[in-house]
Amino acid sequence: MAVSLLWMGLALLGVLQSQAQPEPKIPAPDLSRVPLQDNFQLDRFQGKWFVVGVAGNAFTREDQGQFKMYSTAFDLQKDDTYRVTFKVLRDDECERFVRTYVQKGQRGHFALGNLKSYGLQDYIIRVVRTNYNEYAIMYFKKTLNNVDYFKIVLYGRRDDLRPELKKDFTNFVKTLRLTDENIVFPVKISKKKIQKKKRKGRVNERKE
Ligand code: DBS
Ligand code: DBH
Repeated sequence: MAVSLLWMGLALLGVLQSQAQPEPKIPAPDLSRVPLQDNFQLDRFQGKWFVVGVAGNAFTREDQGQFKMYSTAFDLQKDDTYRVTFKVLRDDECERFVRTYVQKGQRGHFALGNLKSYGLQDYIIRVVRTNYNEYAIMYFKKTLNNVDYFKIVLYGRRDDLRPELKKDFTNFVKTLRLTDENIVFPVKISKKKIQKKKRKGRVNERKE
């Protein structure tokens, strides 16, 4: 009895918490307002990209302090799906997770694989534009509890991009009704810090 009450309490807390998150005020745009890279080439897009900018209807500039730059790697599989590996720095630990993107309909337009296992109603991904060797702009939309969340990511092959490319990204996200408040340029993870961690790792290895 006490145990089931505890579970009920926890479930209620979960419901309250999910309701506490305000619904985004800016609606997801009609897909006709989200361009698609002409003749997108799956093979050339492969490899590692750094997240240089993020904007979306659930993002605010105040989040910036907590937002550490991360990377995304695209690996083309034999069945022409992408195996996508994300690396995120959280509490000084590198977390890795993997997703599958399945190309649907047009080139450069994808759906998330195993949608149901994430409790999502819908998840689409679209390559807005890229030159493959320098930058990419990608559009994401997810539907969760009948609410649409969208975000636009600016990727770079290096961890920074020319100011003109950042300005292009800003101009594009503003065409989708987002404002400067909705744009985050993640902080670069200092090379010193990474090197220090690596050195520490080596010391540990020697000890073992
Ligand atoms: O993967 C996503 C696609 C995504 O995380 C969001 C939108 C489209 C998004 O808005 N995410 C925020 C709210 O869940 C976030 O804080 O990550
Ligand atoms: O909730 C998410 O943001 C999410 C869920 C499943 C996500 O970003 C993803 C897969 O890539």
